[in-house]
Amino acid sequence: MKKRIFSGIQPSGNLHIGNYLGAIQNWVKLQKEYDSIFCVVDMHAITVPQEPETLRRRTIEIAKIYLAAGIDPKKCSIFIQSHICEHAELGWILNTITKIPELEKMTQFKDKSAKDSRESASAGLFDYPVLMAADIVLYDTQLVPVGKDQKQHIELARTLAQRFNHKFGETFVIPEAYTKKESENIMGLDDPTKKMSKSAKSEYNYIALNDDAETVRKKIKKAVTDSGSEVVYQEDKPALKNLINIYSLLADKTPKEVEKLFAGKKYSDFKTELAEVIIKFLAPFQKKIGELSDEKVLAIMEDGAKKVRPLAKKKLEEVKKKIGFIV
Ligand code: AQP
Repeated sequence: MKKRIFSGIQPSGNLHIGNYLGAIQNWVKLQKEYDSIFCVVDMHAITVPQEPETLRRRTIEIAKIYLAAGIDPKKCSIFIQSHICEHAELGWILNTITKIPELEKMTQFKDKSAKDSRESASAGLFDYPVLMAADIVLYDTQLVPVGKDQKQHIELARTLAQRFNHKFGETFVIPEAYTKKESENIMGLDDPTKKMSKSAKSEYNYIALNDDAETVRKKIKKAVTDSGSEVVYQEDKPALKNLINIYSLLADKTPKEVEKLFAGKKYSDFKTELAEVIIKFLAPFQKKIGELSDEKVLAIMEDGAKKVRPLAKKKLEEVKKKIGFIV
């Protein structure tokens, strides 16, 4: 039996190359070996305010990105989270075994609620990691390919699965996070101390997957660099390290090979080449997205939901029986 992986992305903004390199690129590789379930997590997206029409459009866009990146619907199940109501039901049940301090210490909640004000943060944003735990354990997931920012949430999913099993008997598989060192944390172009983020205030923080060539050139030109002039891959040069990482991941080279390629050259030479590497990656990707119709994508997502629904129903029924609900 193949091991199972599950992961998802929120339709909460323009996807960026951090999402691609940190998550989607790994999914495409893993789908060959694993029984794969990929979700568009719209219920997570509404934990911060969303304009309904934009949310609908972005949900379809994310599915197109999955397909254009090479996620194969014949090998994997792709669906929309809100189409499987068991996610919310299991989330509620897991809430009852989650302790408030466990959620209070979540870095992502602290960061996101600090962006506006804690007073205006929703209870949904606070509870987000519990719904994420439900998404994962509902499908007996063994591996969750994510970026570094999500590792703390996976830890909570493990804790809740173990706690439930301990209290009610063996029910959930204990999931593990899957990350890749070089791509787990792509940093902001305007601030290499913070992760690249789709909700960043400035568009100069990220390269969006739908950026055109001129925008990419402009953003890379403006990207911050470190003091010095040599193109070197070093811990004390975080901006450069981040740009070299992006180059090496998209051009399929090691950071050392990139360093060699630009030995004796200036930052500006490296940046010009980096922009072209990104454009070369984005152009065919964007073309594929443009060729996918909304109808086709929605049909694929409906098929995906049909495949996973029996798994979700079965697991939730088992959970309900164990906690004493009449089913
Ligand atoms: N900068 C990043 N480097 C590597 N991986 C990243 N991911 C996100 N940012 C980076 C990974 O992409 C997936 C998307 O998950 P999400 O939609 O739940 O978004 P997120 O983790 O909250 O991060 P975003 O995309 O930047 O959104 P905002 O701005 O809303 O925080 C996850 O696997 C994530 O780890």
